[in-house]
Formats: sequence, structure tokens, C-alpha cells
Amino acid sequence: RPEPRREDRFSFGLWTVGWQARDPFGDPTRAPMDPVHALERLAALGAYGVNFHDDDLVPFGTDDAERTRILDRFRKGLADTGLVVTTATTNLFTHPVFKDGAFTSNHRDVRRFALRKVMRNLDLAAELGAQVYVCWGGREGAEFGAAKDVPAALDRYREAFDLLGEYVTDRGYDLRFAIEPKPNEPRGDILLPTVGHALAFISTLDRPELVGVNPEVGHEEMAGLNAAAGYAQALWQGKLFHIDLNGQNGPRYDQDLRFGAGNVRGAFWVVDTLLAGGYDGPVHFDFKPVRPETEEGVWVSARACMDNYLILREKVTAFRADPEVQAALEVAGLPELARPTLAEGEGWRELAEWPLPDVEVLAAREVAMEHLDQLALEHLYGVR
Ligand code: GLT
Ligand code: MN
Ligand code: MN
Ligand code: MN
Repeated sequence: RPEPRREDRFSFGLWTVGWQARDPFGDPTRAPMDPVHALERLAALGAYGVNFHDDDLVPFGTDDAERTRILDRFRKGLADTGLVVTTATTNLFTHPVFKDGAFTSNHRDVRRFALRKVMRNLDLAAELGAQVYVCWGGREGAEFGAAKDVPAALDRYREAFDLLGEYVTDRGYDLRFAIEPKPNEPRGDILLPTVGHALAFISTLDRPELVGVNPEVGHEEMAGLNAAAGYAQALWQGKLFHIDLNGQNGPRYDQDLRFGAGNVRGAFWVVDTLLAGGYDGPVHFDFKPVRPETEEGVWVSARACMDNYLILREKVTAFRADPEVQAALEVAGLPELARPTLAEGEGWRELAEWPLPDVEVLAAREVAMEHLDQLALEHLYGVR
């Protein structure tokens, strides 16, 4: 079995392995994790990069002197381990000040404070070499219809991204933003709930080229959607700036299982889609080692995220290389779909002249999709 290597570009959020496993019903089961300890353990497991929220590294409210001390120590940890900061993000959801949202809070001063918090961390992200800045709007939403004016909130959301786009441009930072959609939790309904909503929103911005998406497998599945299809469209639109891989068992609370657990078949197609679409960003895992585990289980699950990606990558590659699969793809008409519907130089006039085919013959055509899918399943089950 292949071992995780740096060139695989696996990355982890400090909040993932460092999650203390506090949930709405119970206190933490694990101690706080020193970020430098996380760097050391992740590097030893074969990871390439890390990312963090401002507050993961420097607790909210820390004074400047202590902030400098923490950051110096973290920079040394990066140098010692060789890990790269791929991405950064802002915690705009834990402190009660964000109880009604951040960029879209009804309170103007909260929105202004949120933007200042992001600007400060953008400076750090740029300095540490991050190239993507994730924006998960966990608190941007509502529980009740009248409590949020959705069009007004979207105006404020757009205003925030326009301002931040101007900020990174004026500062000359090589940073792009990636919006992470989620349908609900912690809010009853979250704005920009799916990849599709986020892509449509991005097209309204002043600098749409600076903003893409960071789809999380589990979040799309919470919405009952096919995650791979969302990744595929984001790739097609040149908008897949980052990925959050994890596992989920259908529409329920956000499970954040290790990648490859939960919907295994969905994970297979996600990896297939990323490989086929040429995704070349960090392969990032956003998971939470389950609450009953001790720190031992944290490292088992972190390693398993990478192992499962590598296992699925091998299976997907074998599936695509299998001559029987290639023949089945042919029968199923996939090469035909790659052909434009109109010939070179044809327009609606030529189409109007085209002698119509026998629709009964067309309706009776072979599609062979059961065979094709069974081949995929047999690769996944490990019998081919
Ligand atoms: C939070 C959320 C994740 C986001 C992180 C980025 S934080 O844990 O549940 O899905 O990716 O803010
Ligand atoms: Mn999640
Ligand atoms: Mn999460
Ligand atoms: Mn995520």
C-alpha cells in the first residue's frame, strides 16, 4: 500500500486533530492540543500542510506581546517540520458577538468588527504563504423567516467580499477566497447553502476571479446532494479553489467523519472527479475524530484520511484503466457526449433542416449503464 508523501499534498486544519470533542450535549473528552505538537505529529504521518483559524492559533482576546510569542513559536514549528501553511481562515462563529452572523449580522458594528478580524488574519495568512483563504459562513443565517432579510443580508455578504477583494488587491497579496457552503448547523438555515448557491453569488461580486468555492463532502451530502457532482461543476467553472474532504452518512447533523468513512461510494466518485478534473490544490481533510476517542485515535483517524484517499485513488485509477470499463464507457456513449451537439459551422437553421431520426429506434437504444456501474462497484469492493 502507498504511504502518504509530501507530493500528495495532504493537509489538515489545526481545528480537526485539535478538536476537543465538545458537542451540544457534552463537555470535551480531550485536552487542548498544542499547535506545535499537531505540526510534529502531522508531519510524522506524512502530511504536507496545515491551516488554521486565527483563534486556533492565537486565542480570541490575546494581547499583542503574547500573540507575537505564539506566532514565533509556530513559525519555528513550521520550519522544524517542513509543513506548509496552505490555507487560512477566520473564526467568525465561536464568540457570542457573532451569535447573529458576522458579515451578515443585523448589527452594523458586528459586521465591521468581523471584517477587521478577517483583514488582520489575511495579513498573517499572506505572511505565512497561504494561497487560499477559506470563508465558512457558519453563523450567516437564521432560524426564523422574519429574523433575517435575506436579500439585504446577501447585499451585506457581497459588500464584505468586495471589500476583502479590494483589501488583498491593494495589499498585493497572492490570496484567493474560497466560500465553503453548508445548508444548516449551527444556524437553522445558512446563507449560500450549497455549491450552486455560492457559485451564483460569486458571479455578482466586483472581483469574481478572486473568489471560488471550498466544498465539503459532508455538507453537500447533508443537503441530500451528490458531492462529486458539485465538485465537478466547480471544476468546470474554474472555481474549485480548495476542498474539504470528510465522511457523512446522509442528511443528518454534520458528522465530519474521517474521509472514506460514511458514504464510501460517494467518496470513490469524489476522488474520481478530482483526478479527472485535474484538481491540483491541497488535498485537505476537514474531519473530527469521534468524541469517544483519546488522542491515540486522533492520529489513527488522521492517518486513515490519507490512507483512504490513497486507496481510493488506486481504485479509481484501476477502474479508469480497466479495458472492460473503457469498452463499457464506449457502449454507454460517453465519448459521444464529448462531441458538440452541432457540427462546425452549423446553427439553428441547419439544425432545422436536419432530417429527424426515428425516435422509436432512438428510444430503444442500449445504454449499458448497469454494467458500467457494476464494474465501478466491483473495483470498489476489491474483486477486480
Ligand atoms: C468548522 C466548520 C468547517 C469549516 C471550518 C472553516 S470550521 O469546523 O464545521 O466545515 O471548514 O471555518
Ligand atoms: Mn462539516
Ligand atoms: Mn465542520
Ligand atoms: Mn469544512
